[in-house]
Amino acid sequence: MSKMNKTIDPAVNYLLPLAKKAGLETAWDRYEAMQPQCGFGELGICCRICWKGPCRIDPFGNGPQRGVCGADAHTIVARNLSRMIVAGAAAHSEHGRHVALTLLEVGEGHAPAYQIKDEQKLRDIAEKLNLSPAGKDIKQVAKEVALASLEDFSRQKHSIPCNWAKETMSAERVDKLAKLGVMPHNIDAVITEIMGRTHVGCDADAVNVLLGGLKGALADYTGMYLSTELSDVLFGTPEPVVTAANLGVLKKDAVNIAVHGHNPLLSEIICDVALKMNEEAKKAGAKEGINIVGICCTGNEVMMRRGIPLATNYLSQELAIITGAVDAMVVDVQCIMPAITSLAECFHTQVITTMRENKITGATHIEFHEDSAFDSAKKIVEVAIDAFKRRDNRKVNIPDYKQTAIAGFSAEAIMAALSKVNAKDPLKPLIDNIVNGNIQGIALFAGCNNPQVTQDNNFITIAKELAKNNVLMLATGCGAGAFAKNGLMTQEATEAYAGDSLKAVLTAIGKAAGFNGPLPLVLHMGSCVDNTRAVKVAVAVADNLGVDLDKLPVVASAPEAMAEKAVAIGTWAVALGLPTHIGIVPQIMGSSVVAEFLTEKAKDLLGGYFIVETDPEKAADQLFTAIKERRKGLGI
Ligand code: XCC
Ligand code: SF4
Repeated sequence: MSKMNKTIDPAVNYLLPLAKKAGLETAWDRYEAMQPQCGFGELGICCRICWKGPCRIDPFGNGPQRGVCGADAHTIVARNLSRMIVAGAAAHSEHGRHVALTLLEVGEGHAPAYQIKDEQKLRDIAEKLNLSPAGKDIKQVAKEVALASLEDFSRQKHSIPCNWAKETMSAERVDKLAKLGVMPHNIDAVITEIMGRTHVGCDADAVNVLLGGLKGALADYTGMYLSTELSDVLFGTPEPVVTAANLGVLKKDAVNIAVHGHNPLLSEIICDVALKMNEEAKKAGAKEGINIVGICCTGNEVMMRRGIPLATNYLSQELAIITGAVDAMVVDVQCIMPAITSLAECFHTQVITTMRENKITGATHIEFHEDSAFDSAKKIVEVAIDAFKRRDNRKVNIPDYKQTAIAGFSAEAIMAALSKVNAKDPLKPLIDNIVNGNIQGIALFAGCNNPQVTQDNNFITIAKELAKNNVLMLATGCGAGAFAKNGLMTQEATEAYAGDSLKAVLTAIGKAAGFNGPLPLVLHMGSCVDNTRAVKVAVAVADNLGVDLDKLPVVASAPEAMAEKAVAIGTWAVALGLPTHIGIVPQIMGSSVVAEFLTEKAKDLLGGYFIVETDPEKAADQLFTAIKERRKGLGI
């Protein structure tokens, strides 16, 4: 394979040679050992849906063109893709269900560890869901909102769309999606339906299978949306906060607890409890007490809400352990490499799993339940303090790299900043600047890291290019992590990289909103589920202009995508009307029908479409071209 750089992250570049010297293996080593990867799998033309298989279609046309059952490449690729999408939807919506059930508990007066932290938001949501909250007790409102959300997991009438999908899109979009038959009515049922229709001998029309996939993606959207909004109710709606990112946030003289995964239900309580256990940590010899740091999206969640520093993003999670300074890595769900437990054996680090349905061999399991959240959190912090006592200081290598990062730009926070410019009509300054071209468009960066490309490089390269072209940028997930670690969520980055008119706008808003300078170049909108925050802003802009999302100069990019969740997110972005770039060749290229549908036909049907481009410079060009095309369409 080519001698591509593994990463642009300086902390990772510092640690990888040390890891190698110590004989410690990382994802990059395993990726190299995996070469060459299976060509059939890469193209999506390997079917393992039944035991007559595996069946492989010969992409060159010489060998078999149909599986044993007769399924062709198009059917196989479409089925594989749809199943990826609903796996993503399942992951996100399980997270959402968990949060909704907790809100119900709170509404019913159980789960004492949780409160309603943002009453106004809860009432706004109730209003949005047509629950007439006026005059009702807040607990009653919580209960009703939780039940209306859970209805999106249980409704049996196909003709009634999910509350959280219907009430968060434009009426035009709801109508368009309903006509295509892809509006979800029940998240669980849609996931089940798609698993069923892709079973051997069922839906074999590739386009119909893909329409199923779109519905699955919109179920994903629904689960994510409610997950984010209800988390804000329970834990507070993020506001801008200055913090730091990269492995240099670990402290030599503290008990370092890394919270990793996705669901804030546990990490929030750990933060509460750890703050109270500082003295115990000091007693154990940690002069600076307890230091909580985040990884992946749990990291984004606690960063947005509490200013807790982000240690690293997906691909470098193992490096956190290799610093020798992490005393406990506490994980919940999703994007946790099983590799971390064997790596932790070479150190004193305790890997602690917390969810019954997410265990890892070799980890310590301390099960977390909402009703006894404080107890499990306390136990976890105790284990971390105990591990700290066994830390071998000769093995500690904390890279001296961290960057300032301003996080916390929820939709509400962005509106609040804008309202400082125009209190009566907060959207006006944003819209005026889009219309007059000071802001050419908006780009949302999302998604993971993937060792197929140099870690973080696609994000940074594309963003710098778009910044020059005066595109306003938002980021979530490990993309947000990439920007935070590499210093693009700073005011300095705006000064250094923004085009003149973008800089002027970010400065005007920043100064009005009390930032003492410009807003950061890339706005941190949160974790993966928080992509819906960006939709909220975009839909507000679109409504204001009286158009649908597919007319706006708004694009999305997942330049280092990897997870099934990312596949689901990208697909709903397309379904909502956004040109959506992916920088990794998706496993669909074995079917011309599927590839054409997603990159071309989707445009006629939905307005949104996929752009596949692995070269970041070219990708930036294509994204900007899409923005200009949209501007032209609007006549601006
Ligand atoms: Fe996972 Fe959300 Fe991807 Fe990161 S970005 S690797 S999904 S943690 Ni969502
Ligand atoms: Fe082969 Fe058809 Fe079975 Fe797939 S479903 S493994 S193509 S026989």
